[in-house]
Amino acid sequence: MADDPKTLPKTLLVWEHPLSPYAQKVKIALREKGIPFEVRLPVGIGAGSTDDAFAAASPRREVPALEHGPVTIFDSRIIVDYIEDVWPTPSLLPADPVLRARGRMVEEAVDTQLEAIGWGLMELRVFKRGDDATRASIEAHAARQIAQFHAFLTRTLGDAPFFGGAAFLRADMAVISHLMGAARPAPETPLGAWVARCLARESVAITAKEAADSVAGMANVDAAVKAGLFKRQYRDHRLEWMLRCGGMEIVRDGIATDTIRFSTEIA
Ligand SMILES: N[C@@H](CCC(=O)N[C@@H](CS)C(=O)NCC(=O)O)C(=O)O
Repeated sequence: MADDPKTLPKTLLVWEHPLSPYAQKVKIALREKGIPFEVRLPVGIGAGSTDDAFAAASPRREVPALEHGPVTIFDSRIIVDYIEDVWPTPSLLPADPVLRARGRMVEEAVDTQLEAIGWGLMELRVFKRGDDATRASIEAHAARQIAQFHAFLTRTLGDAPFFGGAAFLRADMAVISHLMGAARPAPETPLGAWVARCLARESVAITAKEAADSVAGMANVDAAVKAGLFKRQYRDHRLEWMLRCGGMEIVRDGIATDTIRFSTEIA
């Protein structure tokens, strides 16, 4: 018999990195629900963690992971589903089934394709992968793809104030987490106005500040990659994006220099 989540302590532990959009989604959801939580940064995240406590919560060694008493959960969508199941009010989902389905589609799209672009731009800009010509060519692909994504999101939002309809709900939490970094829309656009509405919420503002503070500590991380302290994870939609945009040499070089790795096999 599984533990009854309703009898477990209300305080949760979120394994996270402040820059992970998936972790941001989870923290915004918890903050919107008013559920207290602690955060922990896994030792060695970004290098292929060796932290056993973290691996027990997240066998794929990815953040976010949630600990609720003896219950451990990985993957942001499964975590937010769990939060919603255990603490159904206030609900993070709209009542209308069409809006719910639309929100789930938007979450799927941003969590896969849009996230890959933001991740890839970090590989170029922060981790300094590739030579100047390769970087310029991949940047051009990314700019075009981000413009396409903005158009898709703007169409989906339509005239509504939020992706959740009248209220800031789960789809908004998913999208804003991917639009606060490299893919941020111009403020004068409808999508930019939506970003401002999201940032006016305390849950988002706190989460955004945590991310901004953590960027400050990232100077010279490219040197840390070259010194073997970081080994960046190239997997699924991110790997596809790099190859799609012409980054085969970056992948080949990363394998040759042992500065990239693939997903962690669940053992
Ligand atoms: N599908 C997962 C994706 C989580 C994910 O990709 N997390 C990244 C950070 S954004 C990670 O922890 N990567 C492991 C690493 O870089 O070592 C979710 O929704 O939670």
